[in-house]
Amino acid sequence: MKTALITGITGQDGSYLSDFLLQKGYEVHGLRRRTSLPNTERIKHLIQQPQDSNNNFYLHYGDMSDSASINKIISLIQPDEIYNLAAQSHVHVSFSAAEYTTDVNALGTLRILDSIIANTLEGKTRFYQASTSELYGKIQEPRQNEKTPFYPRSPYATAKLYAYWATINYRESYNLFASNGILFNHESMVRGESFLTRKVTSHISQLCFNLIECLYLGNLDAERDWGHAKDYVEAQWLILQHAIPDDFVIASGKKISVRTFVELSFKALGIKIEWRGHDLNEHAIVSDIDEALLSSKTKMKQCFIKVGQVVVKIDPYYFRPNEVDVLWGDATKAENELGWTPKISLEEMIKEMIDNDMILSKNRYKLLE
Ligand code: NAP
Ligand code: G4F
Repeated sequence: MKTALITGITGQDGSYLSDFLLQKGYEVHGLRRRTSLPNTERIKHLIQQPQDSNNNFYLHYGDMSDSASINKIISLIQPDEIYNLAAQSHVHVSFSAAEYTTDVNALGTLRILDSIIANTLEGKTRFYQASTSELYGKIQEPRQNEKTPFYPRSPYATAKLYAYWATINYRESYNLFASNGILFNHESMVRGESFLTRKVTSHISQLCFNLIECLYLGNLDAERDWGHAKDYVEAQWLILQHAIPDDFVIASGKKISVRTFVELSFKALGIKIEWRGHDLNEHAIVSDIDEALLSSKTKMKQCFIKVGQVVVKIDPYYFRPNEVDVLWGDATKAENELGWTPKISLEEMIKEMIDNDMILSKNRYKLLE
């Protein structure tokens, strides 16, 4: 039985990767940090009591800013594979907490790499680094692949650039199987609610139940290459099963704007919107409603959303000091060498996310009734 250690196990990718590896028969260990409220919502279906027999899922307290805790866990488990997913992963927040973001995302990665070497595990342990399309930042080519030069635009991305190179440096210095997955944006129904896609699906569902008055957004013109996290964790695993350590772009190969993502999310509920105004005064109004589709989603005769209602407005609070305007990935290398292609379409992902958020909002609405 193979043993894997996942940092960031309580996050979006950590939860999908845990499910994936357990299905493959792995013993899965996760580094979790201590929080004042529970942070295990996404993996609660996997948590076992220490007394349970046949345990194959273990959580260990630690922190990416704490070398001793990382070293203790690695020396105890001596894992076959380490997936380093832990990060302060919010780009906008990284401008407010730049030093912390750098400590966790850059030095945190170094702490793991050093611990692998200190425990003389370089002949055993394979290391996956969660690198990111944010490295391309101010893009140097219209479509980005493994050879496209980087131009990071945030403390998050500069920290991830350090981690990217540390991974390659330890591969070349110590013959460690250490690989980067350069993943483009990937989402799901357990995506954090402060990221664009989940904010949109969550807030639209709240609009449908009159729980909020409007969806406030920042830059509508940014374009992203959005895929589904379930597909992307399979790529993380494939990268570590490859014959040699290497770096791979993982992307859907399709890009759309924030504006289009918003339109498609409303459309999934039978709501058509039109954009009016310019710049900070730009807003979206409801222009048509497919009442039958919407009531099949709300399971209510009454509809709180009306034609003519303003449902999206701009709030400059969500603008960043520096923006990544466009990201568009080319995953040809992963397709050719790993046999990886995404299976879940953008429309299927939006439907899954909005259906899930409609259930959550309906439950909140029922509590208020
Ligand atoms: P996420 O949902 O934000 O999860 C981040 C995880 O890191 C959480 O488990 C979090 O713990 C943990 N963490 C944060 N700070 C920590 C610390 N100081 N010590 C220990 N754990 C800490 O992120 P994700 O979307 O799953 O992304 C996984 C990784 O891929 C991240 O490194 C991210 O930067 C990278 N990435 C993501 C995308 C994407 O589109 N999702 C694309 C490219 C790369 P809590 O649950 O306690 O907060
Ligand atoms: O959803 P986002 O916050 O994701 P972003 O900045 O692209 O970063 C995510 O993907 C990276 C991979 O490329 C990961 F490395 C990173 O960890 C994270 O998972 O924002 C997407 C776009 C941005 O251009 C942002 O300016 O949406 C724009 N946006 C417009 N209004 C907004 C909002 N983003 C957020 N979060 N909230 C808004 O209200």
